[in-house]
Amino acid sequence: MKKFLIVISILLVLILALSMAGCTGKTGERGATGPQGPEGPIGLQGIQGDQGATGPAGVKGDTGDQGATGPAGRKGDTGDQGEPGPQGPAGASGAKGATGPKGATGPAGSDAVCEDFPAIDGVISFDEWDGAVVIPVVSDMGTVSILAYANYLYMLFDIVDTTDARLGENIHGNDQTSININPTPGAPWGLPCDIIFQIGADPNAWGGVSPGQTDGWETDWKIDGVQLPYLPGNVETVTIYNGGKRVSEWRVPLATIGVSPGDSLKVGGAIDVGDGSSYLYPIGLDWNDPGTFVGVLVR
Ligand SMILES: [Ca+2]
Ligand SMILES: [Ca+2]
Repeated sequence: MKKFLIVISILLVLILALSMAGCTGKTGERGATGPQGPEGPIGLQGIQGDQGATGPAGVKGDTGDQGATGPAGRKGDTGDQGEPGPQGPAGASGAKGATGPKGATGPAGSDAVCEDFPAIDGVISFDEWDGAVVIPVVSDMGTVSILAYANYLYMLFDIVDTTDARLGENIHGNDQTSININPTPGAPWGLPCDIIFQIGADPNAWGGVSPGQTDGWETDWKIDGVQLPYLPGNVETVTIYNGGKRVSEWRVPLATIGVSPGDSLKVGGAIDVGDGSSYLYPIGLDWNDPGTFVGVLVR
């Protein structure tokens, strides 16, 4: 057996030797490159990436230019004529842009007291007697103008006269000037009247009693035929002689009558100038006939 194993071993050694001898043989040439393999399958699409973070805030833009200045405000309306008139409203503000300049203030409303009522100053001013009832005096001795309101009768005597009785310049008479308001129908001389008012340098012309003076004249103030002891404080008269004329302006209170706008007053009277005559108004006046008096509408 032992011999057998030795034989085998020798055989294996021989075989191994022979193998090794073969490896050391000449190297063969490299084979030709094989054909390209088939194309591989398409790869899967990648997953979409996350949205990027929000970027930083942009720089603030520049301030825009200022708007153009608005147009000027409308001029205020003219105030109404009043009693007295209110002041006109202020003009409206200009439209927005920058605020426009303020509109001009409207003209003030007229003052009815100053504009509508004559100034009792013995001077005939422009338009102050416009709208008056103008009554001629007989013999072309001038005119009497009358404006009647609920509280007062305004009168203008524009008379031909060069002598002032207050200064003793008359030869006759006392420059008496009168008005009779609302005579009694059918009564002798139309008496009593609602009001008789007269002025003159000498109160003996009506009985020697004067309830008071106005502008240097004595007065007669009769209400319903009775001469009152005191002249109303709101009677006004101013008389100026100038240029051959005697201009006398009066304001006669009507409180004792209680008239209203739309009423009519019947008026008439007489004037002397120092020549011994008495001149009536209106022309054709008959003291006994109220129909010959002038009707004056109360405003
Ligand atoms: Ca005047
Ligand atoms: Ca006179």
